[in-house]
Amino acid sequence: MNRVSGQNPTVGTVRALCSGCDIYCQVNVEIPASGRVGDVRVKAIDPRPLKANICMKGVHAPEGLSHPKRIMQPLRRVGPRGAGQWETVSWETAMSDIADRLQTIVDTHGPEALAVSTSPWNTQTDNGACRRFMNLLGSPNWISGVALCAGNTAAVNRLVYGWYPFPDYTQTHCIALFGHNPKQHSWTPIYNAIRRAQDRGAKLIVMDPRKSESAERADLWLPLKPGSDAAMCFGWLKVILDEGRYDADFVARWTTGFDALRQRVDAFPLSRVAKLTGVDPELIAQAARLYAGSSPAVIPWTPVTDQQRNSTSAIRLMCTLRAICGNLDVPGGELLHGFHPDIVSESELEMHDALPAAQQAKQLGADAHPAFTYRAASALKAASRRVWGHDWPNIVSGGMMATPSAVFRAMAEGAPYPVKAFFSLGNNTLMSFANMQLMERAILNQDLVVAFEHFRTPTAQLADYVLPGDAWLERNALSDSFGWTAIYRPSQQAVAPPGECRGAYDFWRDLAHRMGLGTHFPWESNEALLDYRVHKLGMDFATFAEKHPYHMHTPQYRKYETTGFATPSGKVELSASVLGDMGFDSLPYWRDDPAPHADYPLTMFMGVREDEYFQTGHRHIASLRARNPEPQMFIAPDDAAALNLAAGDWAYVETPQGRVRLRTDIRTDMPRSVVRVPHGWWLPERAEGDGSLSGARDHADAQISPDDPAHLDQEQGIPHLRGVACRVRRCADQET
Ligand SMILES: Nc1nc2c(c(=O)[nH]1)N[C@H]1C(S)=C(S)[C@@H](COP(=O)(O)OP(=O)(O)OC[C@H]3O[C@@H](n4cnc5c(=O)[nH]c(N)nc54)[C@H](O)[C@@H]3O)O[C@H]1N2
Ligand SMILES: Nc1nc2c(c(=O)[nH]1)N[C@H]1C(S)=C(S)[C@@H](COP(=O)(O)OP(=O)(O)OC[C@H]3O[C@@H](n4cnc5c(=O)[nH]c(N)nc54)[C@H](O)[C@@H]3O)O[C@H]1N2
Ligand code: SF4
Ligand SMILES: [Mo]
Repeated sequence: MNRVSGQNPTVGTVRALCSGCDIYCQVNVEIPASGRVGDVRVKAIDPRPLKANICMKGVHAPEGLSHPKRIMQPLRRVGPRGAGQWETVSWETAMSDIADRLQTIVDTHGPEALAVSTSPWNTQTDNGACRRFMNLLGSPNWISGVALCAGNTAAVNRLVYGWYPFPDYTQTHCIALFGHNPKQHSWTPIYNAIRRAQDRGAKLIVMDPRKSESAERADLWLPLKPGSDAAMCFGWLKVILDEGRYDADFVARWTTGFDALRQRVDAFPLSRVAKLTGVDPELIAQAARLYAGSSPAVIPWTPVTDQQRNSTSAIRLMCTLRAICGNLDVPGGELLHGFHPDIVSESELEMHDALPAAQQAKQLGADAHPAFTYRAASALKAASRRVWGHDWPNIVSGGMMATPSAVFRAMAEGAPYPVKAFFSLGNNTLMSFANMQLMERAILNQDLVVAFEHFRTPTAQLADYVLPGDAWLERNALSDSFGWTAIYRPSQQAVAPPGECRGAYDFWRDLAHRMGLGTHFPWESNEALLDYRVHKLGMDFATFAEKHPYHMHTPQYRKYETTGFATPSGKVELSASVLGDMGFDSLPYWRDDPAPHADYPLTMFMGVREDEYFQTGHRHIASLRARNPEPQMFIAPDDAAALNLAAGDWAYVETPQGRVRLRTDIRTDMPRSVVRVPHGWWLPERAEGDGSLSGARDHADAQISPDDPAHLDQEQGIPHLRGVACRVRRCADQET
């Protein structure tokens, strides 16, 4: 720690990883003499333009974490679920009751009756402990926000070439963004990296129905219809294959299924692709030529194709483009990191081999939608061991997951078997998947619900226990971007956790000890476990954190030339054998949108992240809320006029599933007939117990997001959030 002397009210600085969002900027944190989190100051390490990796959420984190409504002690529900009546209890009381009740549920229904939803970037000190606990207990029913974000992409990428590559922005010649729109206050380091690449001369291609901030700066902007990304990729491939703009040598040596793919692609002449995407065929051809002609080029991850009914095909088509254009594992392309050889990974700590095959086979949703479940991961086990040295790589924490919709159905309806205990850690579950109505029934049908949180979110409001979690400024942590890269970065604690707040590892260790699994949790604290994780480097975590802002070995390129790819064939499987063996089309395909419905003439997408908030969080922070006080729908001027909507009017966006109430924002960047719905709005200031779940029932997008089979991706079972039919009408009641 770097001590500062004199009158300065700070007593030192540490380097931490902001977990205000999932990009984990490394920031300087000034430690206050008071030791209070509210007095901490968070600053960029390098303040120069396009180098400053920090956004307003990071700067205002101390304000958020010292909010009077933060939970400081364990809470036990005393009234009916959702009534807002709580008593404070000790950790001892809470944990002993939770362990007893969980044991009863396990004894009655089996260990698979426990389901857990957690987004590891929020809890940060999990260190694989959650999966370890569940695997030892015997439950395969783990779900996460990553089912809709990067985790699922990672699992699909594995089916094609065995790892999920990370773009090399520093040397690339071309960046193709399928919707993804990093901004100064949204995934700031990626925004900075893209801007710096553009300054160096890299080309930018943006596919977005809306003229987004990235589209404004792009060399080419393709305004495609929401939900049509897979069709767009087919169009690119048609041009690239027809014109021979691919790496024929790589294709011949390192791919399987090329001829079959070529036949499939032939069914997508640009005239068809233009109809499906709404984009001029010449523009599609120009974009394809620019991408293929600018190697090394990158197609960075995008949430857009994580959240579509053609998700698996779209992601595989992007994999195909990367591979055949020669961009895999080359400088300036997309790097297959694998594991850091000297640091113990979460994949290793998770102990997936401890979960018996019979329990793995019970994983909910795996029969119908196996792509990110144990079923698909088992088929890749031998190949993963051969190439990466591990059976169960858990990349972006998205491996070996159950299918969320199937878990919620089992929780609500008891079929195919009962799930009766639900834990939600650092995830506002009720609002963070599709079909909130189902999720609410699911949670209300539980015998035990535990939320591990900072605030009484709508999910926590339905819990039996709400446990107080520590925050990133209050803990030590280690990150490899959730198993995506072989680059480790430490995060140093700045202040002690307030009240009785604890870390995620403490929670799992305590529960494990109470449930007879203690021998597998020998590290008595998060710090002891961090020491273990870096022990092969010959130092403890504190030393590691001081010495190494990041730790990585010199990248090795084209590693597949010695190891092969981590797929059953050892090659890039353009035709994915694992999917074929599970009864799916082994080639990417296009599935038409559900038939149009006269009552729902518009199309909506969820998205356009708001600078001030991360997902469903942060709306309690006054400085941020003042900038963006209410949930807003974006709509084009002509559509607003046709619907008699003026700027600022309250309007309902409706689907057959439900409706949300949003303010009208008339925007010229929106195309005709398309509506933007914001994700994750609730009103933390609204008192609990009035039946609105603090406004979630009025505003949460999950209420209008369907999860019926027509709106689910087939291989993954994830919902379509980009391109659902909807209608809009002005609210009769314009009061707030
Ligand atoms: N309907 C719908 N669902 C979606 C999306 C969508 O657009 N629409 N987007 C998807 C995407 S892209 C993502 S990434 C996921 C995001 O999923 P998550 O990252 O899980 O985000 P949230 O559901 O907002 O939940 C985060 C919760 O963690 C709590 N929290 C924050 N920090 C800490 C901490 O340090 N400790 C503890 N214990 N708790 C903490 C916050 O108070 C908040 O309630 O959601 C996905 N789900
Ligand atoms: N401030 C802030 N920053 C964040 C977050 C946050 O909550 N707040 N969340 C973080 C997380 S977890 C994520 S996943 C990212 C998400 O952030 P982004 O990757 O930028 O995704 P979105 O903002 O949801 O949408 C980006 C663009 O997709 C376009 N779009 C909508 N539908 C489609 C479609 O079907 N196809 C295509 N090609 N484009 C479409 C929209 O017009 C929009 O401009 O942001 C991260 N950064
Ligand atoms: S972009 Fe903002 S919220 Fe996300 S990690 Fe960086 S500073 Fe924190
Ligand atoms: Mo996300």
